[in-house]
Amino acid sequence: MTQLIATNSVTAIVGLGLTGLSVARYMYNKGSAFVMVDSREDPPMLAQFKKEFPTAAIELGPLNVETLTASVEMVVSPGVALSTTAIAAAIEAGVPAIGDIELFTRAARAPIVAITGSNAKSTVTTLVGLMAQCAGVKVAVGGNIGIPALDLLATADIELYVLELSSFQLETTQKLSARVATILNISADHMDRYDGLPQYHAAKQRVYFGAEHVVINRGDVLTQPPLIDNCSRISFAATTPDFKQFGVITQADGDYLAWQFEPLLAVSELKIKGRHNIENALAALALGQAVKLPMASMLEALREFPGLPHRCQWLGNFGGVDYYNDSKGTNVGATLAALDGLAGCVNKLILIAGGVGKGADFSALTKPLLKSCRAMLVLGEDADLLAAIAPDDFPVLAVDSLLTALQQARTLAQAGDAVLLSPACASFDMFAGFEARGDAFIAALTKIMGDAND
Ligand code: UMA
Ligand code: ADP
Repeated sequence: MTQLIATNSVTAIVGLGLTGLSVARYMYNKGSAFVMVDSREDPPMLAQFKKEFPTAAIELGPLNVETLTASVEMVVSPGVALSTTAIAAAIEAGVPAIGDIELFTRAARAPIVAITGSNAKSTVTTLVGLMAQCAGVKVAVGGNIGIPALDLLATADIELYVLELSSFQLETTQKLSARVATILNISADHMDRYDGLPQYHAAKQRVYFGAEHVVINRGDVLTQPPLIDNCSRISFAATTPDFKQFGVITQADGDYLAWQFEPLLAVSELKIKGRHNIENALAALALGQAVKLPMASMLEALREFPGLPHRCQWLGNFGGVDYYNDSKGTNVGATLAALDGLAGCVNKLILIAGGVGKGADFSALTKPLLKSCRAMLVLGEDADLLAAIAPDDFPVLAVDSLLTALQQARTLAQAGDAVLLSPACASFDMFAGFEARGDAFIAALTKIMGDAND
């Protein structure tokens, strides 16, 4: 086992969540000294950290500026803003602040597919991983999707890394040098952490630094890299494609995913539905093509992919009403996509929304709400802000739980309608995360439908 080398060059790891733990493992394996700091008294990975590193230095509670300024470098977890007073002071004193992705990119020995955007990251990341698997490529998938990137280095002989990256992770990455990078789309998110959309957008743009190929969304100008440089560009959008473009071609028997002028796969063969998922499939094809995955393997993966849970997940039809769990709809852009994707398939929607709005402006939801919804049920911290976007004569009900929301939705819905949980908000006021919120929704639905059958 590697011994820690006695040195004054101590790195401060800031944050003892999944990322901090992965950084500690990485530093330990390199024989580098570190001190772990977290502003919380009882951070989530504390027990695991103590088990793996019983003698390691650790400081919990308000961040100590002396510890940070005495370090040679800070590796800051994504959940911690660089503007946090003690961190900003250490940066001011000359201590570099980096993140786990910067360490990863320095150490990785296989090409990186880097995927960011406000929405669709996990779906596209998973799809590209499946495409590589279908092609027999030894692929590792991680990052913001839940497996810290540095933990991927523990597996030998990886031929391709596929990383989902958040704006927080990109802020602390100097030069990613991805084989191919994309911003899938941009809409406001995390406005509690940024001064405004330009700052959030600038963080996302860092995904392109040093990239060999870039994939852009030609329907969203903010996904384009700002500078003309040497990297090759491929675009995607659910519109007719031209040279070097993925898109959709309409033929007599329906729509096809297409490359340039060549139809590739009938849209009807996809299990994932909605215009936004057509875009996601096209983005994955463009990324896979840039790392030379065979088209046949990519199309096989697309045909088989059932979609991820908690993303417009169909739960069943009860009494003529469809129920959908879109708990991962944690910002306005995602809820707009869900409303748009489902509106054409059902009569009217009953929308269940609310939670932690993260400083968002919800007003873009008013139009689709009036067009496609019969009623809205609001809950959580920002329920009032959501209720305020509806005109006085539109039915809005405040509820205190998902169970009550479903009970109300059931009485409001008519045959041919759908009930959709798509909160446009984060879940942390009431749940441990979006998965817990989606699971609670499914449990509540199961209970109500079980009670109805008794
Ligand atoms: N925190 C403190 N004090 C500290 C350190 C953290 O209060 O000293 C708080 C943060 O404010 C945050 C929480 O702890 O609310 C978790 O932060 P963290 O950086 O320790 O999180 P990790 O457990 O390392 O998980 C992070 C990502 N979390 C965030 O960016 C908030 C995970 O993405 C990611 O899967 C994981 O690294 C592995 O890469 C989650 C997420 O919500 C799913 N991401 C945001 C999103 O998708 O919108 C960006
Ligand atoms: P992310 O990892 O970026 O949060 P996910 O794939 O988990 O992305 O999807 C999150 C939410 O975004 C889901 O609610 C989903 O319905 C919605 N969504 C998926 N694809 C798109 C898209 N292309 N544009 C807008 N919203 C989308």
